[in-house]
Amino acid sequence: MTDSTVADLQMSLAGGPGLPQERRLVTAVPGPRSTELFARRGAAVARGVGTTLPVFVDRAGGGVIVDVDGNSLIDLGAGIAVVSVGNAADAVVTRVREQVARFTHTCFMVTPYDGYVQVCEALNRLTPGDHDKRSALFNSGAEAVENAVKIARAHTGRQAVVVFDHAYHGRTNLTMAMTAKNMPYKHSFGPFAPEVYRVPMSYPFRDGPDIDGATAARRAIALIEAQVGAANVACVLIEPIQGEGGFVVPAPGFLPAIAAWSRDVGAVFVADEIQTGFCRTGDWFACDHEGVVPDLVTTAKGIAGGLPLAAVTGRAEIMDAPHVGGLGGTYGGNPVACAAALGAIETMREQVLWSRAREIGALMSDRLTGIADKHEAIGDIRGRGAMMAVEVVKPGGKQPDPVRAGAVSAYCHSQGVVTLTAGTYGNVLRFLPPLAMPDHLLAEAFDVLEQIFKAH
Ligand code: PLZ
Repeated sequence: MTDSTVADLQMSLAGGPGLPQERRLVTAVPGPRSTELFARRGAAVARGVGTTLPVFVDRAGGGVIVDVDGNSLIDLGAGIAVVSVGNAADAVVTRVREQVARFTHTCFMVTPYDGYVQVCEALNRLTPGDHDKRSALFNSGAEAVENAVKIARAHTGRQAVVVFDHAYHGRTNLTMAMTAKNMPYKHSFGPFAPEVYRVPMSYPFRDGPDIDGATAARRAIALIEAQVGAANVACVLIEPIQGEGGFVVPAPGFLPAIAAWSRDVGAVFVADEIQTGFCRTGDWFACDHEGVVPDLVTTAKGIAGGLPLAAVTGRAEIMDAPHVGGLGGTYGGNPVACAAALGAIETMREQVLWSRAREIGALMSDRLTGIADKHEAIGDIRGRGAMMAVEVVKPGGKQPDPVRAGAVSAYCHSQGVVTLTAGTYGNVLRFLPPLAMPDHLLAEAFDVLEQIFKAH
């Protein structure tokens, strides 16, 4: 290939923020090429791996995903809160290209490299609290959660892990045990890991006004004390805003009370910020909102602009409890993923993306309030920053309506808007766009949502 052909190829392949920021439908969604690929997928890929929207991607960037049929869709999912800086963001692409040309892997445990250390330094600086911290890097959110539990157990010499109703922490054996919802995450996959105990979450919409944050915390703590015993608790692990559980925001005061109790009884308080972290909620981390300082924080998703990377960060004395060689993995902190993370963090800082998340949140909650005023099927609007959701219910009550939620989501898909559902009852529509989403596209996406609520 000549130089000019390579340059042409790069131009023609480019996704990223330079893509036209528009919704454009040139075929039905999914179109014929996607449909053909979906048939091939069926013959090659195990059926257990699900699909939200059977559109095959050609490129993506800013607030859009362009499919193989040439449709340009508005992305309100960000690959489940991953591409917060936008797909193929400039600083991510530049640093990944440079790193991949230098070396792709040595294994940090065999011969270390600087990028891993730099990511740990950034995490130690950015996560809540100014105490002495250490970090360790892994590949997926579930792996980070597993390691947080290992570290907490090594530190405390205790075994019990306390989690909450509606929690989601992953699909590995230990994290399946920690995840609340049976279908599709756990069904037929047991037996699950022992010493995992579940207590009630603060869920203002379903708790009602009488159960404020302090009361909900007392309800959870009373159960732990009665059924587990404070002295047995290695860690209390919680999403500060629940993700797959339906963007459940606990009542004010709940998290601080649970964190304080954990500290008092010598249990490690772990915030799972895998979905909420890295500017998503309008702060670097969701715990910042109430000034909660967790002992350990798990991160993944938004950390690396789409490359697989995850971390546990926390108090040096807790993080350093496991023996040398006790933590690790072949790929954990892969150099290309670390380069991507440094690019993503640089982008968040330079573009002040936590503040952009607040703007996006204000726009979304305005539009959702407008729709909810006219449609009784929306029982609750909740979330924070660029992490907003509505709970769809049977009009006049709180009974979940997953069928309507699914129908609304399917209509959005057919109109070129990528939406996700969530929630224990499958009745939550959640909106978590890339923070690179321009206002005009966001407005257009919510116009589509408004139309469907009118029609259904
Ligand atoms: N903790 C809070 O949100 C991942 C799961 C999608 P992994 N959420 C998306 C699916 O259906 O598998 C998640 C999370 C929180 C942990 C995890 C697990 O992260 O990177 O998917 O392992």
